[in-house]
Amino acid sequence: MVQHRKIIHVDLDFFFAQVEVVDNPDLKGKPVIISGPPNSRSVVSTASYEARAFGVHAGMPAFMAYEKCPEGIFIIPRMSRYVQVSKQIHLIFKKYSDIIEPMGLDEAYIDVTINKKGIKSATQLGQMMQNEIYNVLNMTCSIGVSYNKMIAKIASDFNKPAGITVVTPKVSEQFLRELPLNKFSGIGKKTLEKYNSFGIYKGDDFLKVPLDRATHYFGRSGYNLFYAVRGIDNSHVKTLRTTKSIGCERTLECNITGVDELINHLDKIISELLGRLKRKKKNFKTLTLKLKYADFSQTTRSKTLKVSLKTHQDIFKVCRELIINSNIEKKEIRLIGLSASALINKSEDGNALVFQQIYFDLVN
Ligand code: DCP
Ligand code: CA
Repeated sequence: MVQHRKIIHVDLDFFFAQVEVVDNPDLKGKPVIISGPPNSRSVVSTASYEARAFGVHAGMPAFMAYEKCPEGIFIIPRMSRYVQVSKQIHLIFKKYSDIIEPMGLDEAYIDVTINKKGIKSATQLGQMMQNEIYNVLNMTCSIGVSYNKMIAKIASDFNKPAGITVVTPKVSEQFLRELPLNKFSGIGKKTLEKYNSFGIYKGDDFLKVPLDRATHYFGRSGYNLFYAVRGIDNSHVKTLRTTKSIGCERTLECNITGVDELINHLDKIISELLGRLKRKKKNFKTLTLKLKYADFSQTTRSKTLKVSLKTHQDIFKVCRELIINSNIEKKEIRLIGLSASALINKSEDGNALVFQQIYFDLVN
């Protein structure tokens, strides 16, 4: 018998707004809108289901949300608090499995095929997780349980809020046949219109379309949907290894001596370090300079700052300081290394109001 994987997808309901309600129970049952003030250029991050009933949704300009729901309670996002709650939620996930792939602050895939509770039923594990999140944090989440990530995600969205939907291999074929097309991942409004214009409204309608026609008419989306309607998704739950430091080093073409020459060589290596930090979406507070000499001995010098280093200029200044204050030996230098530690996720660094731009860089 084929051993199917057991994947749980957890998605907290109206996350930012729910945190506000939990922290201030007077807000319960009220239309809570997380955004800057209605007279600002801000956009809505999320809204409670009571506010959604008025047509308010994420991404809508705050002034429009006010027009739709004048009695709405507008709250400025408190990112650091949401990050804190997110960490608590992840501690709960960790009690079940170490194979966790976070998707933003309020969503994660968890592979429970082998799990720390020693329980076989993924449905039971999903229920336990949902109860535990409610008991510990007083928050509701929606859960999807299935044998791959794609279906687990569709399932968690299927019965929101506070729902749990289980799609076993036995029922998945029918589940996907009947599923409206917009429930498949990546099908937005525009794409949906295109499929609809071809008479395709639900999974079953697309099952009849062969792969070459699917890609001919719908490109990448058609290719993905061809496999999605068949319930095929082999992608694994990818754990994020926590990176402790990010560094780069350069062996110089010719050995150099003296502070001035060293400073002249910094620009390239700083750019390289910044590129790596950018790709990993990190800022940092500790900079370490490493020098290797022609005789293969080496020196390292570090400095930790109170605020994070972000720009080329900032890093250059600290490097210069390290070099000048550290009495660099007058030996020939053959290699320069820079490494950044005390890393901070960009999303957790700084002003909550700039969060919206950063957040969507962070997700995925
Ligand atoms: N978010 C945001 N801007 C958006 C969408 C989301 O700032 N355009 C933030 C606020 C949300 C959080 O991300 O609370 C999670 O996003 P979700 O899409 O999961 O939405 P919610 O959790 O708010 O609601 P749902 O109950 O639909 O999951
Ligand atoms: Ca959510």
